[in-house]
Amino acid sequence: MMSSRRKFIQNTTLGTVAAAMGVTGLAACNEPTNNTGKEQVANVVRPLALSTWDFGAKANAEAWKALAAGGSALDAVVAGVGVIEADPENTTVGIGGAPDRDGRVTLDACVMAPDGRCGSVCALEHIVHPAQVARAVMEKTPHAMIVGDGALEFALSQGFKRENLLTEKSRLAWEKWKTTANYSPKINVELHDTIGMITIDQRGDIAGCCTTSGLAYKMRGRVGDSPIIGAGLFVDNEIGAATATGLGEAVIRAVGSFLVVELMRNGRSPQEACEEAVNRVMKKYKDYMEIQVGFVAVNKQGQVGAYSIQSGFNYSLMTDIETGVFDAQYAIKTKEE
Ligand code: SD4
Repeated sequence: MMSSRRKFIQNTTLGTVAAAMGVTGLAACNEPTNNTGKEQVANVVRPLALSTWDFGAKANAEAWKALAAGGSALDAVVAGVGVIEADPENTTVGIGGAPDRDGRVTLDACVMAPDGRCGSVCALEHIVHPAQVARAVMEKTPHAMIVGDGALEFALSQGFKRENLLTEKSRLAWEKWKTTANYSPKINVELHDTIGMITIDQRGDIAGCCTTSGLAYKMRGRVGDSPIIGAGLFVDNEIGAATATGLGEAVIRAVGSFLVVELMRNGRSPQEACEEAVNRVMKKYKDYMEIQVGFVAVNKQGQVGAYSIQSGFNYSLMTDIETGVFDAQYAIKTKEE
């Protein structure tokens, strides 16, 4: 079972977060906890919140409020990532995100609903919550993707507030980068921290969201995998969902998240699917030793998988029976390993 292979890191911390937020239902038991009146199906875990990285624990706790109350996976996932988008200390998502090489913070995000609808914004400036704008694209336009100035105009028309997203901390880091950089930002493992999040609600419906400021000091207009449906995120309510973090240029080549879901459709476990997708990325990206890419995935039963190229990728999970931050397994082992 997947959980026996996970390295438990931070349950206490998350328990504290959950308690502070008044979150209940974290008991390690398999009693039905949903309020739908339906029997919980044996061995099916729901509700569930799964996010990339350790800071995803805060997003999971926020999403859990909606999930535990019987809310929809879609509401939960957008609320969850919203906590990270609004955190100015996080320099990879939302406000406080690292700018492009010209000093502009441009955000990418997408959302997918259980019924297959999707929405996306790319290179959106001045709006703290690109995931909410992506949802508005999905719900209020006949389109799937809106980019750049058009995305900003659309967001403003929907009542989103125009804000300065470049915090002093991110501006200073950018100024420092400018003194040494030769305008070809080196991809490295530490610069990656997108939040990709998947939720399953009490009805078993799955939704997902991926939101990021993208690659730090990227070229103006550069868009990564995160807002690309199938690359940064894919949800198929019959099968499961996957989301990616890491160097978007590499994820896009393999249409990574769609690949993970298709592999699950063909019978792979979420863990096997993530491993095969990472291997595929490595085959298609010859400098894979220099980059990080990680996937998390969940199937309809609530089984979870995660895998990355390099060590250092972790993910956050919240269910009634298991909650914590876990190290993902990874492909490139050092000699000692
Ligand atoms: C991108 N995939 O823009 C994003 C960056 C990322 O963790 O995931 N960072 O390429």
